[in-house]
Amino acid sequence: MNGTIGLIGLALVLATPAFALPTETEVESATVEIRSRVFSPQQIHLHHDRKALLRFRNHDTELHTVVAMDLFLHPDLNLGGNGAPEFGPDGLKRVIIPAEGVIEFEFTPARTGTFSYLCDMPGHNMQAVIVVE
Ligand SMILES: [Cu+2]
Repeated sequence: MNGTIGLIGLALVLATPAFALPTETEVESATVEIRSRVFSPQQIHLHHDRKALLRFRNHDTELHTVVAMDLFLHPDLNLGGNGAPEFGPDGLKRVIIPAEGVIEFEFTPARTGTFSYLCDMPGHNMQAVIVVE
């Protein structure tokens, strides 16, 4: 009798899925394409408390920047790609994306809301938003 219960117990343990460790598939990724001084799409949707990989790909033959104070305030922000980050007294100010370059922001959105960002190169009138749901 005890042996049977033991076997059932063992079967239950074996049937329980292993711990769900964070994997790449749980990272939400989105790419903003930059062409002819336009961020596309104009709106990116991310989720609160879900790790995000946000990529900006510059298809133009000129520099662009991403200026996004709210985006840069995340304590777990990691920068990737071949951009040039610039720092001011308040921390990361902007990231310059070279022609044909790519930059990546990996972070976990800490709060919901609509956060706008822009390119501050002279004469560029480029702006778009990130909506965190
Ligand atoms: Cu620009």
